[in-house]
Amino acid sequence: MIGILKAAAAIASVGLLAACGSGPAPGGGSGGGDGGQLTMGFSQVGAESGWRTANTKSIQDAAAAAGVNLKFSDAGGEQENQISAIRSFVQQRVNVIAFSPVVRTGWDAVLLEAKNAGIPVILTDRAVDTQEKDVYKTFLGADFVEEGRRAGDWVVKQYASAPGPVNIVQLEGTTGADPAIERKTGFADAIAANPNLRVIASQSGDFTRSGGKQVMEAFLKANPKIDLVFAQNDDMGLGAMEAIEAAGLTPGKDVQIVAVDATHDGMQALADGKFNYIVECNPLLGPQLMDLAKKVVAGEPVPPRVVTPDEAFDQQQAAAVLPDRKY
Ligand code: GZL
Repeated sequence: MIGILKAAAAIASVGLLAACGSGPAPGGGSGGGDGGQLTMGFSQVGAESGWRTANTKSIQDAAAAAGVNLKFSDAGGEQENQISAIRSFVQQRVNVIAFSPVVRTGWDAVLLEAKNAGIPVILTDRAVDTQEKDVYKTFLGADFVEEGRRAGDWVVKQYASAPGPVNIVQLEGTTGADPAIERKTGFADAIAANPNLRVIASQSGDFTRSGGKQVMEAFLKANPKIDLVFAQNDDMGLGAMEAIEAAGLTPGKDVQIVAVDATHDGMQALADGKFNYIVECNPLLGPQLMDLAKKVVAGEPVPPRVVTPDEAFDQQQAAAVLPDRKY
């Protein structure tokens, strides 16, 4: 009798494994589209900044242009919402999953679920920390350390002949987010070239305009002399600009502002002389993402890392290019 029960249990467990997609399906899920149309599940961070808005539009427009059936989910800045969305895409058997991870850690389990279901994953915009092997096919996005370094290099040049200490405050992005961690590293590495350059305060403004304004108000109250703000994105820089003006100071002159992104509002502030320098972080990742997705689903090889190029602008350059900017 016991032998029969053991055999029945063994058959049941195999059946369950098969139902959970124990082996990788060829080229990802069945799709859910019409007649072989590629279906992509995309989990977006949220809508925290002008950069994010431009990034979302690029992805949605590129999917339409590429004939990709896009299932788009906005996580409202919450990692658990992204994890739920990815799980849902797996259950829907999409062909490919892409996402911009709000923070670097905490993705192993859900990435393994997608891998075990045979659905390829593409990282866009931000990277993850994982020890798991082959849980995503490629990471498409900028070099954030280089962006921070370029911002720092400008500050080093700008204050090369400054006689005494230069007081810098830093508005960091979302705590634990790849660009926040890496821009901070790159900026610190660059300004180490001049010991007069001192970061006297550094705090997260969560990549939002309101966050940047609140933190800058506190910095201005606590620090009698601030020479420069390094804002890790335009939106926090624009918030800082408001706080500086409310304190009766002139942004771009009394307190210089260096930022990252080069979105329209940031470039307008730069052209108006209220910002001093911006390092671009191009949000228009949609077309490249769709190309990579088609290759991945077709089983073609793709590079593990695709770095998107960035430019940088001073006030004169911003005024010149502003009319032709796409975002
Ligand atoms: C950078 C992106 C950052 C932007 C911010 O690739 O992840 O997130 O710099 C956005 O504006 O909120």
